[in-house]
Amino acid sequence: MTTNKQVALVFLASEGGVDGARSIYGDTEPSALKRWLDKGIGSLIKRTQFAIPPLALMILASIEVPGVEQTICDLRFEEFPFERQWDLVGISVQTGMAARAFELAGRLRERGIPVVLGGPHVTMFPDACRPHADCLVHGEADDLWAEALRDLVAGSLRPEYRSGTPPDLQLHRPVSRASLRKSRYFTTNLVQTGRGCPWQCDFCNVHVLNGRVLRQRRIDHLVDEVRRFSHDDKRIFFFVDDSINADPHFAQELFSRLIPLGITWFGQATTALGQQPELLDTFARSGCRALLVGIESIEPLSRQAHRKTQNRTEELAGNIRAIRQSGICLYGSFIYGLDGDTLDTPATILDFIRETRLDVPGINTLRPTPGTRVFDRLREEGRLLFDPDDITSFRYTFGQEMLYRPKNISLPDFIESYSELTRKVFNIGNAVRRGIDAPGINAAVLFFNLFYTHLYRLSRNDLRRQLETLRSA
Ligand code: B12
Ligand code: SF4
Repeated sequence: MTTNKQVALVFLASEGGVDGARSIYGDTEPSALKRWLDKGIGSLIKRTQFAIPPLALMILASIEVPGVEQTICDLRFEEFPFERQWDLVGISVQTGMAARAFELAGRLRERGIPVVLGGPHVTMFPDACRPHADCLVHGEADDLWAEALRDLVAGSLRPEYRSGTPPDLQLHRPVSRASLRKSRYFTTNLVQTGRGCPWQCDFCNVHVLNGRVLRQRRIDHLVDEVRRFSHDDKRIFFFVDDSINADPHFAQELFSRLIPLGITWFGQATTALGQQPELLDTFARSGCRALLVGIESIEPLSRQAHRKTQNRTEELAGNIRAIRQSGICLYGSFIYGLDGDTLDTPATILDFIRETRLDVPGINTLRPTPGTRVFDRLREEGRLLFDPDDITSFRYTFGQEMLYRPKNISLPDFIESYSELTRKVFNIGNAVRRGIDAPGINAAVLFFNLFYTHLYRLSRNDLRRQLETLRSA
């Protein structure tokens, strides 16, 4: 009797960031009560905020190849099941988790289990990944993974899989959720309508990973997917596209056709939506409840310096007001510490948040990611605070320690002013006010703001420790 090849697909937890803040206790041993509280809050954050399954692995696990059985192991919720027999383990590698991915790969390979690495870090840094794997898959793997699995069955897995062209997203590739434990997640209704981004913000690498041309799936396929998903999971949908309104005509047609399905959804958009009244109305009527918008900066000099060109400073506030008036809540993400920012920037951000009544502000510091333009520039300018070749340095923590020197502000002054800014934006009074003020999903807005009040307190603790270290050096 031949048995199926057992393939595990692994998603790793990040050290901090949206997976929960890193420990606030530094080298000191916390009390049992504090540890318990920290763990409890961490798991609450996971369950309520961002506990969504990895779409990449849902897509790969949906590829059916005779003789292969695939299992998703989400290490945010479980330990890797070493006790089971695996014929192949595929690990999704993002830069912040690369060190952990390599460590797991090493442990598996010691046991004789072949390891495939894929995902954004592999696409950008194949040379650094090669020594840690039996096989690398470069780029989008929708077609390549089927090829690798067929080769596995034939006993001829190759060391590298790569294609000159990205997969054709017009083909029907139904996503299955059979290998997910649905109860773990806040929702399993994840849909991606297209890939690629026409803009080139210098702190982002989506245009490098997925190209600069927007490639879309077929609207019929998308409507079918949403209908099918909503049958067995009634929870909210998340459209993971980086800018769901990047092609307004496409979005208009898609979301008009979703109106009869009666779903609720959230996604990521540009604030230009405020100037697209027909689309805004369609979004609201198709069940859009909240959107994440990358405001990044309201300083024209910073926007220019970081190539954030898709919407203009003077239009931002009006657009945000228009979107909120349609009943859609906004999570507006800022970055303080960009190259045009000064010590006056926090006051401008505060005024902007008050004036626009943003529902959930996100006040981030710049996280220079290897493979982005800004990372290369900061390295050349000698402004990185960590060894650029040490991938474990580039933690994607939640507004925690600074990774670079701001251009116009000394590091200690920056840390103090950033901490002061987050203290003023996030406190219980503001959380309650924003919860009441929100144009919808008031409880969720309150909840988010309360969590952020907690998380930014942790961020200030980390920054204070960094400041003490700097001052004592
Ligand atoms: C939704 C999303 C999230 C969600 C869900 C997490 C997830 N990864 O599914 C949440 C909110 C939890 C999240 C968290 C974070 N995210 Co995020 N996220 C995204 C986003 C917007 C979409 C991801 C997605 O579903 N893409 C669709 C799938 C189909 O594409 P894909 O993931 O690239 O997968 C394809 C290939 O890469 C490859 N592949 C991927 N994995 C594997 C594995 C194997 C074995 C193989 C063979 C192939 C393969 O095949 C897939 C199909 O073609 C992307 C931006 C983007 N455009 O991708 C950022 C992105 C992935 N996130 C990023 C970051 C930095 C984070 C955080 C670290 C943020 C933070 N500060 O905490 C955390 C990390 C948490 C974690 N444990 O991963 C970066 C990663 C950059 C990098 N160099 O690694 C991205 C690219 C955004 C950016 N512009 O920088 N994120
Ligand atoms: S930040 Fe958003 S708009 Fe800018 S390049 Fe990345 S995905 Fe595109």
